[in-house]
Amino acid sequence: MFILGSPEELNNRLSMKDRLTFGKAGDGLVVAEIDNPHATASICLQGGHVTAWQPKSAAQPVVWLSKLAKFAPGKSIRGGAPVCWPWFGAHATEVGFPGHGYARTVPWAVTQAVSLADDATQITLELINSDQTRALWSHPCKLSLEVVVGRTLKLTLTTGNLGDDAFVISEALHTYLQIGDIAQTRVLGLEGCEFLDKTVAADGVRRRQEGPVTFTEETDRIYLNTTTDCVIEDTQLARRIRIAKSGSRSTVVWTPWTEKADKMGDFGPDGWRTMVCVESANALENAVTIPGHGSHSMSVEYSLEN
Ligand code: TA6
Repeated sequence: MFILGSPEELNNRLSMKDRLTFGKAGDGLVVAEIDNPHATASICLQGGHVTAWQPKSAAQPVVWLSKLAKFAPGKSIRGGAPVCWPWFGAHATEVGFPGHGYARTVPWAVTQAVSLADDATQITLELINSDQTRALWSHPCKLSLEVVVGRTLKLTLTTGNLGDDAFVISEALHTYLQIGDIAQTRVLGLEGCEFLDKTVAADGVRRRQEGPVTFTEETDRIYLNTTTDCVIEDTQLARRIRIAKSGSRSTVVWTPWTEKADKMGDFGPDGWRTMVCVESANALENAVTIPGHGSHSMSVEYSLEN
């Protein structure tokens, strides 16, 4: 059941003292602001898009958001945890279809919001299907995102197949993590994994990861058949961000580096130096077949380690 309305109406209907309040951002997008004893977080209803998470114990945000991020109807937001669904990357056959699917740029609604016994905040959002979405994806389906904001941030993306026929999705929680300096950052956990290199120069070559992932140039890799945790080791901020996932067999690691970031135009001055994407996904041969009347969930939990 969608809980719809203006921010004022949502505040009245979902009043959770001052732990969850709704307001507007940018060109009128509705944003949920969470402030509980463990952390603060922000979620834009469009796209079911977590745009901020910072534990109260942390000096810096954990989720990165561009200083030039646009909050505009139908536009993707640079940063946060974009929901890439029901396909990852370019559509397999339709060049005019949006990259990374449509979920991140269409309206979603709140279906539940509660305070948990441990003082974490749990809010569930659901994509609002429409003629616009059905024109891109005609399968009867339901997409929901459960967000738990506490000492950790846990996201669970669930696809429900409401029809009789199976369908195949690829997906990602395309999360931008805040770091001190990409050049002083390593990603552990992918050692020995096969990856497809998506940079233009690599022309889709597949290689195997040797040692931790380090960064000296644009890096855009889909690691396949991996279910392990990743750890972002941030020397400058003297912290580690653990990314623990389930229901995901691919991990995407991306930094645009300077030239691509400049071309994209919404990273802000040198913004690319302070972010890295480590995306929990199911892509390429890890795409997921969901049987008729079946469902599939992909979960990821982010936590800080000093
Ligand atoms: O996940 C990495 C990637 O596929 C890159 O190739 C780059 O396109 C990035 O996603 C951002 O895509 P976006 O559509 O959000 O600008």
